[in-house]
Amino acid sequence: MSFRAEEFGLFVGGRWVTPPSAQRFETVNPATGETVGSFVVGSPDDVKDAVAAAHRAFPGWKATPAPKRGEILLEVARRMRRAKADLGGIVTREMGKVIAEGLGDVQESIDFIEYMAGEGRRLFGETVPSELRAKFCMTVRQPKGVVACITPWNFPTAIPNWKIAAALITGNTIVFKPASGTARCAAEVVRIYEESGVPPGVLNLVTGSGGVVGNALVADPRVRAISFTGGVETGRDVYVRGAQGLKMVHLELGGKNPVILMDDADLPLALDGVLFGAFGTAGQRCTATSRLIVHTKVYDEFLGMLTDRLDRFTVGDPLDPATGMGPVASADQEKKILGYIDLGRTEATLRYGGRKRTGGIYDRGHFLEPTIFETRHGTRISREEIFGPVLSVVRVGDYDEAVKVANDVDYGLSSSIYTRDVNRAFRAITDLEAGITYINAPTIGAEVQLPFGGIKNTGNGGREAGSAAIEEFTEIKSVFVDFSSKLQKAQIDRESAI
Ligand code: UN1
Repeated sequence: MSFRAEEFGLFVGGRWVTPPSAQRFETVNPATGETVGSFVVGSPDDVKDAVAAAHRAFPGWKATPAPKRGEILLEVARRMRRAKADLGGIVTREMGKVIAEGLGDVQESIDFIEYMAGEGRRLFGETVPSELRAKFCMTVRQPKGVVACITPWNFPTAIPNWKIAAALITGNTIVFKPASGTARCAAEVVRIYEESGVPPGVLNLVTGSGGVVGNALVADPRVRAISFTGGVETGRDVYVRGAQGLKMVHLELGGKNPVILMDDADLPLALDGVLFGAFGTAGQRCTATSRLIVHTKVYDEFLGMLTDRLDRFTVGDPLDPATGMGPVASADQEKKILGYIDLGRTEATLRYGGRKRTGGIYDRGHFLEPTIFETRHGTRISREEIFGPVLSVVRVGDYDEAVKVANDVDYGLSSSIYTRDVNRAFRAITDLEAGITYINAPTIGAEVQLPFGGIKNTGNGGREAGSAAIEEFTEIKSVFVDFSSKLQKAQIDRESAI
């Protein structure tokens, strides 16, 4: 596909607009340094306009029958499928994940949009018996109103679509604030919604910084809910600020996800899984395998297998289908990850990698080596989220120790165990403190029809995707219909009801 950088405005009230005195910022291909797009630095006034547009559009969208909203989403999915190759290429160019994963990011978007389109014909409530005669009780779901979707750069189409499609099918209107580093992906996604017939004002896009655009959104009293995916510190700040306005705040934050490798594991299977989990997306997934907890009986053998395989693992051009791992997403990411690698050298044993690649194509981008540290549990690299291609390996003596180590971190998103013992696998499902547990599969690769999220510092109790996405974006109304034509008092008129 031919590719060229493009200039975008904000998308407000159904129009692409560039405010007269707007400053601009650019996004950059982390593999080559080339410009991918140019965007408006949104201001508090831009946020006001976007929220006002969403607020105006809300009654009409709420009144649109949910199956009709679903038809529009199906059209979005259709168009996204047609655009998949181009959009996947843009994901790879703007964020750096290898092309199979760029396409996977878009596929995850399509899957979820289709899933949500079907929800337009469900959005189930409950019917429940009344304690009185001639009285009917039920619940119905209603949209919250204007919602803010604040999204990260690591899944630059999938995570926005998890939020946007769920918010739209349930009848909310949206102001979308994407990560600045992947604003092109965001703008392309919004374009597809626009072309698919989403009415003006229902979905608005404001690019710009979290400090200005994000904060203005969180502070606006017309924004009733905030769905945020990103780092813990920002998430906590959004939660606190949102609480001031008594808003519903949904948070998806970090992870320090373990794979437990038991002595009865299928080692070649686990090898593929650990490589994909740790170094897929260059480790920049909330779900990435950042800890490998290995039974002492298979420790040496498995580490040998892992390093042998890494010798044949290619780091390079993410558009080349043969590449194993592309660049990390930005100069900031590179700096932060190299900082952790330096720290690791002081507190653990570097077993593999650890350097920035240089020379040739590497000099144009942010290419790091897949890196493995052997460490005892408790070091900072084994507890803190690095968000890069850095795997900490910890040796354990038995299952109980493995679970103790796995659970002894501040996060609880994803987890995995490789074992052939079915009893132990089911024990792990109970024992592992995480929102997601995989058996004989890596920690990444959640499917959209299941709830996604975690415990501890990974979030604040909610889940997105799956049926949980409906909970995230709706208010439940309890409805009592008394068709007795007389006043019946609940809790009081008990006898007459019997
Ligand atoms: C994320 O990294 O925040 O389960 C999302 C996975 C993907 C989604 C990851 N389906 O790895």
